[in-house]
Amino acid sequence: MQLIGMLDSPYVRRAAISLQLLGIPFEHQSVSVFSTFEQFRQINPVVKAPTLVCDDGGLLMDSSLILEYAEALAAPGKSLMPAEIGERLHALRIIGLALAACEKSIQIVYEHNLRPPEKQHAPWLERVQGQLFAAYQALELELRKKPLEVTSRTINQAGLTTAVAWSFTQMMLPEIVVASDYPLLQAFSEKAEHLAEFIAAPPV
Ligand SMILES: N[C@@H](CCC(=O)N[C@@H](CS)C(=O)NCC(=O)O)C(=O)O
Repeated sequence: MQLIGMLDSPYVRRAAISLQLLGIPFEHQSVSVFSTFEQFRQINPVVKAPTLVCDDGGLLMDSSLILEYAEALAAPGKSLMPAEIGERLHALRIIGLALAACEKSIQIVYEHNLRPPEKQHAPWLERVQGQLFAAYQALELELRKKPLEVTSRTINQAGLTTAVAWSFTQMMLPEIVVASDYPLLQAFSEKAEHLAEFIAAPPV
């Protein structure tokens, strides 16, 4: 199996870290949807990262769908999703917030980096920024209510997606989302970034 995409994408990174934690062997190919668009297009004409090239040669897109497949492939008893329904709901709620934070961060990055300055639309940026703050405020509150586990044995999909989202936003938009305003997210992500699986999938 091959995971295609750059690890500076939080979606590719969450897939790479999850595959390791689930014990699923894979080969990673660092191909960019921007600087090596043509090379990516040869692998997947839709050019979406992450793309998983499965053992049968079929392509799978979207990190959440890739992770659903990875969960099904994992050895019995190995999962990054809690089985108990209340805990599952809690994890899904946090994953939803973390994925919204990724999406809103990326929309800001694309608006800044891909559009010429005269075509950037301030009201759109303000709207997206407000959504981004709301997602991280809700995540900070969730961490205050109930801390997330952060060892290689206990971290779950909610924890790892939260840490990956936070590190991405801090890498790309540190002046917009100020780390000191979110002390629990900052402390949690710092710990997660020391796990072997995170270190093996560096974002740069
Ligand atoms: N919901 C998707 C989002 C994936 C996504 O937007 N990836 C970006 C890279 S960070 C991408 O492929 N961008 C190129 C494009 O959309 O044209 C997921 O979870 O995988």
